[in-house]
Amino acid sequence: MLGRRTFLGSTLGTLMTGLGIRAAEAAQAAPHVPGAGPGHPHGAPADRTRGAGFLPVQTLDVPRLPYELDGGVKVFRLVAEPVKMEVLPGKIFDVWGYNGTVPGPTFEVVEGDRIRVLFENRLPEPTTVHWHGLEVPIEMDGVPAISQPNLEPGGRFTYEFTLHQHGTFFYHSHGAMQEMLGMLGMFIIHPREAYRPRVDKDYGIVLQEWAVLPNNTIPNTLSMEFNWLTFNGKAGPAATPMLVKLGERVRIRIVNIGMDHHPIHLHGMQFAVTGTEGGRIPEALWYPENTVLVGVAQARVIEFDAKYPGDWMLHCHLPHHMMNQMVSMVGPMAHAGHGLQTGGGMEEGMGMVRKGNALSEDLGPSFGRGMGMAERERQVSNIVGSQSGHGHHGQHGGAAGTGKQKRVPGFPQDMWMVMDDEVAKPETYGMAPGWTGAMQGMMTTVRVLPPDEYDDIMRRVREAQANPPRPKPAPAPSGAGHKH
Ligand SMILES: [Cu+2]
Repeated sequence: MLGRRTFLGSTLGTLMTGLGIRAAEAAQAAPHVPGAGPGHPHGAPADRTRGAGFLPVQTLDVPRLPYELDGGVKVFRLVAEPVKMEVLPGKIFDVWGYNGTVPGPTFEVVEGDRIRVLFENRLPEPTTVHWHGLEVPIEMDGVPAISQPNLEPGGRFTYEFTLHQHGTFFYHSHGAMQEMLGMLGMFIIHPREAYRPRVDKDYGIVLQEWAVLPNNTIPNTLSMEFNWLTFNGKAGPAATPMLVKLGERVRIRIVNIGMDHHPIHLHGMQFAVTGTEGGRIPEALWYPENTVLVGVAQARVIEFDAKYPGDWMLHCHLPHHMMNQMVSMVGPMAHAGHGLQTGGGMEEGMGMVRKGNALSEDLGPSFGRGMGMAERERQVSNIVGSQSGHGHHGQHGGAAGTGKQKRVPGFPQDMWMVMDDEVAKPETYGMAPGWTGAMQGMMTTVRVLPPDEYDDIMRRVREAQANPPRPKPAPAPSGAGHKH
């Protein structure tokens, strides 16, 4: 069996010298691993230079899965295990994923490849891996009982098959509740010959929904009401922006195997849907859009020319998916010095009305948004939901520091929480002060930068890559217990 250490051989240096990969692209492509320092075995940069000279896909905030070659077979190692997922700085979820990350690491292979996946189950319950959309032999399909025995805790299974398709696929546990705990990842198969027209940037985003109520860290997988929504495991504004040079052509691959559909909207530029979970769409069938509905178990690939400079939002347009830590107004929320409440009791706050009219003056303000029309509504200061624990977040309750003025009382989701410093990274350099206040849930930005600004930020990205944070202590060897 291949040792884990052998997977550490690929380095950033290897990436930089890769065939057909410009250094700057490789730099941004380098993984930002949630909860994993450079010394973490799962955080090792992936080898994306062997095989073909394809433009690598960047699944920002999610690492690429490295592989070893064994007689022409690409050998991957995939471990199902509990994961600490940092959805926002300091906000940790306890979830299940693969190789220390949620979503799981990205497979990136080429049409015609033969791959072998050495899979190990370190979960406390049985699991298997299903290769969604891949045409594989039935014994490789990863459905427990039907195509293979369910793999008990500690069990191992080897998946091996040849890839004759190309496109945007995914892999996931075939247990529904395991999927909702995070067990999925992207599976990109490049075509033998690059698609036309060529693109300059190729990104991948995994959509996920979570029901994690306040004071909890574990998703409620039975809930159909989600209060956290993520791109590649990050809620806005923590998702790393996509960096594009003005004039470049961009591809973004979006996959969804959660509970909800997500209308993903791009600001500023029109795009065409150029692929689905089944593969490439012929160009004759493309048409312009700026919102693409990514349904459950679907992939949608969009392409556009980055014609206009600016920090353009890319986000799910469902209003409830543009928020963080969404909760009903529960319990009175008193403003210091006033003692006037906005929220109702537990039952009213959860929307359970036994007497009266929900729109009455007494009850209306308890259901989320007050409208400033009822006598009972007064200004409140909503200071719940602070995530980072750093003690300050700029303004609370007002976009322009207008907290002292009379305002329509809000509820936690109205909070304007600036956290520029907490999420600052080279990719966010130069964004408008306070930008993070406008970002929650399934939101990120496509930064279309004039060449000089682009080069400047890419230089910062490369410098950060060259001077990574100090590695954490090396983890215990495989098999000696594994903690995250
Ligand atoms: Cu959505």
